[in-house]
Amino acid sequence: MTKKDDIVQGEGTKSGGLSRRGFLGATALAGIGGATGLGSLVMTRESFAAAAEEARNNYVVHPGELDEYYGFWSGGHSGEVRVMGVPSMRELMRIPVFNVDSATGWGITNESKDVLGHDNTFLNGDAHHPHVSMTDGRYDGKYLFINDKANTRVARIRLDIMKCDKITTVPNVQAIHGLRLQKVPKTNYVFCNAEYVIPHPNEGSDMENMENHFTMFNAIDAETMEVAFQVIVDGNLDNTDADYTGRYACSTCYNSEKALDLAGTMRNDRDWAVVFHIERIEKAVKDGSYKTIGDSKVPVLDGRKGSDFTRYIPVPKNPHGLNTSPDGKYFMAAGKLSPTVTIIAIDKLDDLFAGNLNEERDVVVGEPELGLGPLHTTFDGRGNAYTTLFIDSQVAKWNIEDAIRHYNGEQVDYLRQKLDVHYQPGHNHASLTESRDADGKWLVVLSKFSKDRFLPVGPLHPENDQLIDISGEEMKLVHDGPTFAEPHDCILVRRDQIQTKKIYERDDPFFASAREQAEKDGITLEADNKVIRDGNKVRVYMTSIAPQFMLTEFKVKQGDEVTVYVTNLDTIEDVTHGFCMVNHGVSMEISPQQTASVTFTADKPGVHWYYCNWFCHALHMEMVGRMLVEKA
Ligand code: CUK
Ligand code: CUA
Ligand code: CA
Repeated sequence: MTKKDDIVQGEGTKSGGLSRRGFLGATALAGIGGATGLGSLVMTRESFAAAAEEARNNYVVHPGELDEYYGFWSGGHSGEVRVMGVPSMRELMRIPVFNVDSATGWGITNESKDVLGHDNTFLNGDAHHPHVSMTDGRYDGKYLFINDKANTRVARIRLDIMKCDKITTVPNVQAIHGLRLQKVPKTNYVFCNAEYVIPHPNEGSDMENMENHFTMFNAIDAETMEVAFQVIVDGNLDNTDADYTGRYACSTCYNSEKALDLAGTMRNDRDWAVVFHIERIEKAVKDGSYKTIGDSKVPVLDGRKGSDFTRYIPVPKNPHGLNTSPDGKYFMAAGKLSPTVTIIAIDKLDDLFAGNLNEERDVVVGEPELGLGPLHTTFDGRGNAYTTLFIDSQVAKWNIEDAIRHYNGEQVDYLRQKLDVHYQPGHNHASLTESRDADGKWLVVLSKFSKDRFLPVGPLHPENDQLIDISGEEMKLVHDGPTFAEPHDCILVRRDQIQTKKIYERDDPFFASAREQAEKDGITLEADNKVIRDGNKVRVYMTSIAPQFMLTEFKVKQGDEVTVYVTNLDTIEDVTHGFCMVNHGVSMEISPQQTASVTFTADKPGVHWYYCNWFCHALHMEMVGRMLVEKA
């Protein structure tokens, strides 16, 4: 598959010289697309049944039993987040975020528009990187953050109710991709990379001059969700992660060439990982030594080469994943077009920034060769790393300290096992791996292609999320899980680290705007069933108790802008009602003790039924009412 001509000499060891396979060039990549590598180093090839039998972790979760882990999956370009149970791989819930959802009314209700924006500009999103907030390097279960590459946004999900409560559009940049959280002392910042270079100002006057093109590394305040600062970089930005001291974050760049075409992005044998000195950046922001761009008030710092805020560490070639080891010692940059993962020692970064090293590469302490197309690395907390090999369709398990010894010239084999996955894996993620608590039990591998693994469903195939038992010496594949468009990444959190509410509290900020409006109208949401007219605006307040809307009829005039507020007075867990106005594009969820509201125009005279669309009671079908619209 790889022609000899396409192999370029790489690093592999400190002294250079690549022993197995070298860099990939453009011609080698052509034709690789959907191929599955056989790999020369496959150590384990048990059948599914045998692997399952020998699995050390019991992955069968019997009916009525609960999973040990919450998994939060990005829904990719479906724009949503999915909540999974692991190890059963059962889908527990979907959380609409950057999409529109007919079941819950996300994108339809006023409460969701308070988050999404009432102009409802975008109906799409592209979610990649879900991450759970941390305190002192441990998941604290408060929030989950996720990027939207499609529309340059970052969303926050409250994990107590599993609803999105904030969305921020990052100004001055395009395509937020890599996203990770500050781990220590706690998640004060959401770090996120804008992927593409754009001209500044981007107003159509000078689009050819590459000198004025750049992109930025961004930090969002996790509580206010306002952008705290932006840092201009050389090249572009891909993935990112933060360290366990709170001082550094590191991002990969695959387009150091600032190329505008494919061949151009592969010109350099090395791009880089750029390290950000968070303390210095914070100080500059505090001192007011920054500029702003356009109308935005966000502090912008120049972190291009030569700046005090950054260091650029050369890394082969078009690197992609950037992962911090859970012992806090290393940043790992996956080589993508190089068979290597570059190990950066975090404890050498103080010296690097102080100017005590001869060159940037002195912070590199290992560069193991793992196979073709390394994309992302995850960890078991026992000193091993697991790297996905996109082109080889494998996961490589390797020992970090042995890889470092090998780099220093010792004859040790750092590779522990290669396991075939099906097929073309992107991210992989081990349980609790982004925290100090990495427990090395489960590994999820998010494969981009599923081909022959499932019953065929037409030309569009599902992805395949594979569950692998990593609790023992050998990785064991135990489950195939089809998923839809397209989990790039997931995170596994111990179930005791997440505390959810069973019913809403009446003062929940999620429906604060409804309560404010009710107060202005002299309405008690929990008691009143009333229609308030305000010019051509009509506000209909009603309560519901299974199986009844307490208002079964209301009258409006043709052309009125109608807002219906439903407050679910049921206090019994799981008794969710819905409100659907027939022929008006209106439907929404109202969970116990929740208030939800929706606004629409009553443009059709006559009788229009509304009904409860969440099955709530034996008489659920009878839970209905009518809107009478008088002809104008
Ligand atoms: S990225 Cu998709 S496989 Cu958006 Cu983290 Cu690597
Ligand atoms: Cu209320 Cu169905
Ligand atoms: Ca490049």
